[in-house]
Amino acid sequence: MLAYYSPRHLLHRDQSEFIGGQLRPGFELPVRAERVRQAYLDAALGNCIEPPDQGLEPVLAVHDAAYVDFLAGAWSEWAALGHRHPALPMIWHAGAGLPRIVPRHIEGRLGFYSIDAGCAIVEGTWPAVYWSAQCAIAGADALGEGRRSAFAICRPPGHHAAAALMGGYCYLNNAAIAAERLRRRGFARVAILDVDYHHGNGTQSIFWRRGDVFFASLHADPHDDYPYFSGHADECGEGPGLGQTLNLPLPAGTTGAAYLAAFDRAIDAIAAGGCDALVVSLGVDTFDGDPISKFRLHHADYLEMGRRMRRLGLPALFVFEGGYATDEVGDNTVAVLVGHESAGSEKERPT
Ligand code: OKP
Ligand code: ZN
Repeated sequence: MLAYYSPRHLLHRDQSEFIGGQLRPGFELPVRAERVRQAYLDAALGNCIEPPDQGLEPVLAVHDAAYVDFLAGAWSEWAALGHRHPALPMIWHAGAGLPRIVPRHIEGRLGFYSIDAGCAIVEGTWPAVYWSAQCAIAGADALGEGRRSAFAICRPPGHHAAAALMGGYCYLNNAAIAAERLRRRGFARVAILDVDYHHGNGTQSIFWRRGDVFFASLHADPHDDYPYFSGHADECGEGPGLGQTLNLPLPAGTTGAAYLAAFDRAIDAIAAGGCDALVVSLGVDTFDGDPISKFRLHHADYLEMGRRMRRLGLPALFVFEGGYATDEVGDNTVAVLVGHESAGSEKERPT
């Protein structure tokens, strides 16, 4: 397999976030992607290279152009006010029925384009975000060129970002950009399997009305955990997308065995769906030792997840998402890849 990584992610650093009402150093640290890259190299799964620059076109196939402009220019507008600390929104467009008029002031646009205060913007945020998306695009292109699997070491993550909203450490939706890229490169039906602990609300919203992208997600029950307002089992998509969204919320304390039972339901649904490519939103914040999450998975469970994914026999792009236990994030993430690469699918096995 081939992995894509850009050192530009290191420019996105020193972000603060509100945790229990207190402004604290964020959990989404640069060391996360460094550990993942190192674990990938240690596992000798293949080469790790920097992605080529495919520009904004594949990003704009998913995201609103004015939102992308906002992201690209937010730091300089913020700094022009004299600020040197990270930009954070503090007012949101949450009012039902209010017209959506884009404010001129950067403070207004920070709130207009976000769901929470989880997305601090620092000087290097935009280049990091841009190259994170380029990693996902390159991974999709690798499948388009006939590779069986690829790994996009994306940082910042993406699955909470909607077409014109940032949130939960996510600015551009790397997995959605990759899925759309695959569609435009000729894959007729793409499945996105989101195994991050948190519901992929952004990805769900992007494909909510689409019949050509199946979205399945296992995550913490939104009654009890972030992002709180989506991810319930009865959210199934609408219009042409009806039945193309599958949410499997799970309770706090979920262990590997219970998780893998639900995981099989997602795999079965994807297998039944006639998809020809798989994008995995690969977050490992389901880990027992994760500092912000409440599932109890262990290293062996990640290996098993990868093995079961391989049964689909689909070209697979793995897109790194969450995982905040910095000492284990690399090994757990790469365990999914190792499980996938070591197993043979039934379809691929000679009969
Ligand atoms: C990102 B990913 C709001 C922040 C609350 C956000 C968790 C984001 C997880 N101030 N916590 O899905 O791993
Ligand atoms: Zn997460």
